[in-house]
Amino acid sequence: MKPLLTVGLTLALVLAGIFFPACGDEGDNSLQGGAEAGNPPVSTRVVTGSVPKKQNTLVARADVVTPTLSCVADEVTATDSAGETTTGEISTDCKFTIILIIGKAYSFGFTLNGNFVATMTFSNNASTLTTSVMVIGEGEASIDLGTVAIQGGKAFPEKQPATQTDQDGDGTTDFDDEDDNDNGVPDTLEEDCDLDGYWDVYDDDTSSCTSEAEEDDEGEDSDDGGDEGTDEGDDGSDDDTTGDDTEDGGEESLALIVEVNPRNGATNVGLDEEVEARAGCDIDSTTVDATTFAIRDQRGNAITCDYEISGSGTRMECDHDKSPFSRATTYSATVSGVTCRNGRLIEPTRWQWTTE
Ligand SMILES: [Ca+2]
Ligand SMILES: [Ca+2]
Ligand SMILES: [Ca+2]
Ligand SMILES: [Ca+2]
Repeated sequence: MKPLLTVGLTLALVLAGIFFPACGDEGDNSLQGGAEAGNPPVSTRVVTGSVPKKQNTLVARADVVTPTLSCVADEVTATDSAGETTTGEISTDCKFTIILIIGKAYSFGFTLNGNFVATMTFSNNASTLTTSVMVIGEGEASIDLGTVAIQGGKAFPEKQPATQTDQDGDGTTDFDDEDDNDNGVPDTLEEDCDLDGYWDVYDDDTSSCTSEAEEDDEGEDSDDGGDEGTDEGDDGSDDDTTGDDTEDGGEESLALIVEVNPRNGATNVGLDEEVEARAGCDIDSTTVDATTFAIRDQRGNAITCDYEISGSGTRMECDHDKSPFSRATTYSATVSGVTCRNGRLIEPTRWQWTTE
């Protein structure tokens, strides 16, 4: 795929140079690169779906009651890892269509009259946490989310996009594929250095990682392959970014938190949202307590948790029904001192979110 694309791009550049010399470098749009069978490669995919109608309760006088139906949201916004947004209008029949770029990851939010309604939650794998991010994988058909159910600030697609995408084109959908991008790193261990839900390989902004992951020497650069598939135009000639460095050298001394909920930087988080962290190892439950997995508000007040280990031992959860979050408040979770069952320390990790 890559070589073909490169050849096509080169050809396109040559042709552009011959026939459109005046166009200069704007002819290098790699979206136009040739492909086998003369078809241009698909670079975008259409995502469709619909939101429910809601019944508007009008102030009813005894004589006149005119219930009307409208959609629970009027706009859907897809946000990529660099914060770029693409919006789609939700029509009066509550359907939406939005066109997104293959190879990029997006989160989805719904609004009504500019006010937050819900953040979409996806299930991308049986083995990973539900997530607010979907990757637009290869495929020609549109991705149909079906009727999106909305409750409590969360939106749930009727049809999971991961069952309709196949990032590595091996015939197994991302939902069933244990290594979506075929880079040798299983989905469950793909790194997300800033824990915002966008894997490093799809994250266009990992700038916060360099400061936080200070002492980690250059063992593994987080942003390798960052430009993979993002058609930045200039990637026709650069190095092969395709996941060579998959074997992560020797054993590191520290295990990693690979996924969290709420995501780092999440907003509009529900007041009873469980706090979860998934580690790249089986967690020693005896090391998980209020000092090693602490949740605090911005003033340092701790949330009281019931701690649980789940997910075959890789997830630790703080259930805090008795100690709900306050509204419009920033909370942080700090993991420090939790170890794996094999004795490895889990790298001290801190992330934060803001409630609705
Ligand atoms: Ca696949
Ligand atoms: Ca997968
Ligand atoms: Ca992978
Ligand atoms: Ca990330």
